[in-house]
Amino acid sequence: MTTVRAAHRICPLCESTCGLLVDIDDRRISRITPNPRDVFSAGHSCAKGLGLGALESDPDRVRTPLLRTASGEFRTATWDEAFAEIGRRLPEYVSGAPGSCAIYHGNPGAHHLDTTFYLGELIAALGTRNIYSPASVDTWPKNLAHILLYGTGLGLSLPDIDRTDHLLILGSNPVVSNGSTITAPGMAERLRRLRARGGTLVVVDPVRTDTAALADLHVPIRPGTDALFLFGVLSVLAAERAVRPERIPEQVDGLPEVLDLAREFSPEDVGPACGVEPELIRRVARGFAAADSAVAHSRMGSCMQEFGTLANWLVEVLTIVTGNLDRPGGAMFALPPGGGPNTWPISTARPMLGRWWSRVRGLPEAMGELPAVCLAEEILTPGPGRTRALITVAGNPARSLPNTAHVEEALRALEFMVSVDCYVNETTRHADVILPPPPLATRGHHDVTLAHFQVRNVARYTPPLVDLAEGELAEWQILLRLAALAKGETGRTTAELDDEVAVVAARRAAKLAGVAPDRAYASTAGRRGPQRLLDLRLRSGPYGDRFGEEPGGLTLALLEAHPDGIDYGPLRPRLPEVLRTPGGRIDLVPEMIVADIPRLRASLVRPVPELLLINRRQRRGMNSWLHNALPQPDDGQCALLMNPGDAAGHRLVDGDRVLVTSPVTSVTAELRLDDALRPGVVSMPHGWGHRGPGLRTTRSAAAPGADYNALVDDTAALEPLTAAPIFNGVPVTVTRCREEDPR
Ligand SMILES: Nc1nc2c(c(=O)[nH]1)N[C@H]1C(S)=C(S)[C@@H](COP(=O)(O)OP(=O)(O)OC[C@H]3O[C@@H](n4cnc5c(=O)[nH]c(N)nc54)[C@H](O)[C@@H]3O)O[C@H]1N2
Ligand SMILES: Nc1nc2c(c(=O)[nH]1)N[C@H]1C(S)=C(S)[C@@H](COP(=O)(O)OP(=O)(O)OC[C@H]3O[C@@H](n4cnc5c(=O)[nH]c(N)nc54)[C@H](O)[C@@H]3O)O[C@H]1N2
Ligand code: SF4
Ligand SMILES: [Mo]
Repeated sequence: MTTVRAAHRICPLCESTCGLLVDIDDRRISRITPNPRDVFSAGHSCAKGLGLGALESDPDRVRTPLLRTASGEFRTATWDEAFAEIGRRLPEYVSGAPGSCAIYHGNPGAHHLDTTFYLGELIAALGTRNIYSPASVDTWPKNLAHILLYGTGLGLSLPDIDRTDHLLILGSNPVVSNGSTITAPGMAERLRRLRARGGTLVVVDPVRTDTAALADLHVPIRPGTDALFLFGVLSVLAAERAVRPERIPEQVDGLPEVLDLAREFSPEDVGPACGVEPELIRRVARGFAAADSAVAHSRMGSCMQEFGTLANWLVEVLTIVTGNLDRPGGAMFALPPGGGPNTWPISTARPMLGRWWSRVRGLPEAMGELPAVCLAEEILTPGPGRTRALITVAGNPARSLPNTAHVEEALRALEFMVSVDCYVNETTRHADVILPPPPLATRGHHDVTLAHFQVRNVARYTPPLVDLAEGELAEWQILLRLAALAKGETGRTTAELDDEVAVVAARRAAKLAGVAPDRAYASTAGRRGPQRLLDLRLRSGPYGDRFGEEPGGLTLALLEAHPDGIDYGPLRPRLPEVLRTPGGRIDLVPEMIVADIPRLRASLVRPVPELLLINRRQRRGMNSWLHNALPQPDDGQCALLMNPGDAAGHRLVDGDRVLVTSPVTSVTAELRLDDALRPGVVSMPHGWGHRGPGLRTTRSAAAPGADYNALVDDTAALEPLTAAPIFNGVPVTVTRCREEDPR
């Protein structure tokens, strides 16, 4: 029996990265409490983090490899059997026409060290450009705006939430989601503190959310109109000469041009389309401009909508022209301990955009991936280069991508599919082989990627709490084995493969640190797997010891000696070195963006659909995958929410079973009335719809909920610059169900 008491563990579920203290009895998590001494989260946590034990001990979790048999059922298999099957079938697709084998890697992968460091090995071994992830249905409009303005899509600008005098949030509900592209444990508390110190919080959201309830001002905007609204705000700043050129960094070009663009979007011009009174737009503009420091922050609601890139560009423009870029209390850039695109001297010659194109629709690559809306058609459309095999790692595209019926039709049409995943869910039920990751307690943790979003420069690491048990493989070992099998290599051990990865990583780290590669490699010789790669990154990162050149600098050993983390202080100004644009300038009016403005202008004068569907997140949810393990409070939580006035107009009452119909299909849901929604807007959560044969998620299949993404279009209605689906602002009709409608 393994007993562990109050061991440190960073929660891997959401972007808040809370520090937890964990007890383990007989390898099972028996108790979790928040860590009050964590340098960043200081005692914050939520029901999900405290429920990690339930998540780990879920009886439905996959714990051994599963192989599909001739009769179509899964049977448990040994790792050797599972890898033998993959070795026999996968190489054909890897060596076939490019694109024959695709990969989809999902959200949890961004939170784990194993995937952060070893997924790239698998992708390289597959030699495919058909790489998909939820990034293209999540952040791309924001990434694109950042690529065009600052030169990197990952080193995003952050609201300096702990010091700002004025925060404008658009399309995010951090009190429930705990924040996104902002890593700030305890968002609700930070927002309360902002107000307590005399600051102002403004929330732009069609719904009076729990976040809006904390605000000084809530602007109940019509979905999809954030770009118009922000242009309206900018036009007020232009008209009232409220921009502050003296505070704008000298690298910024295009101030007069961007203000000129705004002039044709006065509050009177845009107000009716936004459903916002012109005076309210003026009030938002004046409040923002008058604050000593101010910053705007946007997320899902203003990304996954019709004008997502324009809206996210304008968020940055607003912060820049009011003189709030790269200043305390404004928009700043983190300095991630493990380094990354905004610390490395990367080439700026060619933006990571449109370097290749999808076969069927010709949609452009961005940041090394194709838009995920291409996945289904690349499988279903005949012709050379058709995708015939797929690997999924920590993803549930069958519920997370738009047009889920299309996605599942495609998964059924695959010749071979491997899933690295811990559930048999809507996606993995189509796999031929499922390979399960081991329990959380066997993994070390440091957030390499999310450190780019940290609102304070901190470094933390929590080590594995127990060793792998008999029959468990670390996820990085699984990924390395898959990579070797893809290349048809069977001879070498995982340890040998790992050494090869480390040699390359050491070379890169040595170059960054200005030391000899042998020295970097030798300095980390005592470690293996992700710990070794992390040590290389930390030591060659911005606080690193440069392999001994800077005694006292950051190393993994130093973090092990500081289990509550090390605080490197508040965000620091980083211009101009943070810029990765050609010439190191910030062009406020990128051509690609300006070219999209006529489309925005045209939207001013078109009829508004009667009802627009938007998404809402739920406190205990994490996209599609916690519903089985974590008790959900009540069965109405999947309900369609509607404003009582709209319900009366449609002769609907609370508790009705309704049919929600979009241009794609219909789903049924229970109706709940809620005056927090603005009229003309209805909402549902995504990730539900746990239906159909073959699921091994007993609890969620018993309360399946409505499948939001069945309703969302994956072809015609896309944001044109990023091919992002329009999750928010789906035109729908809502009618009472008849007896014959499916349940
Ligand atoms: N509890 C929970 N937490 C999560 C997740 C989860 O599923 N559940 N998922 C995690 C993930 S992967 C992510 S990316 C983050 C996302 O984190 P957030 O970006 O905070 O996402 P949401 O909570 O969906 O908030 C989006 C808000 O946008 C509003 N909205 C909808 N349409 C529009 C519009 O057109 N304009 C404006 N201005 N607002 C609009 C919605 O009403 C909603 O309040 O959350 C993470 N955290
Ligand atoms: N309508 C609508 N759709 C949306 C969104 C929305 O707001 N509205 N949000 C979008 C966003 S922001 C996101 S990020 C995507 C999420 O899209 P996905 O990442 O595709 O979906 P998840 O539901 O996060 O699925 C995670 C999968 O990882 C598995 N898993 C969990 N932990 C591990 C692990 O440690 N290792 C491995 N190998 N597997 C693991 C789970 O069992 C599950 O199958 O959904 C998107 N879809
Ligand atoms: S807020 Fe996020 S990181 Fe913190 S405990 Fe909850 S799920 Fe985990
Ligand atoms: Mo996400």
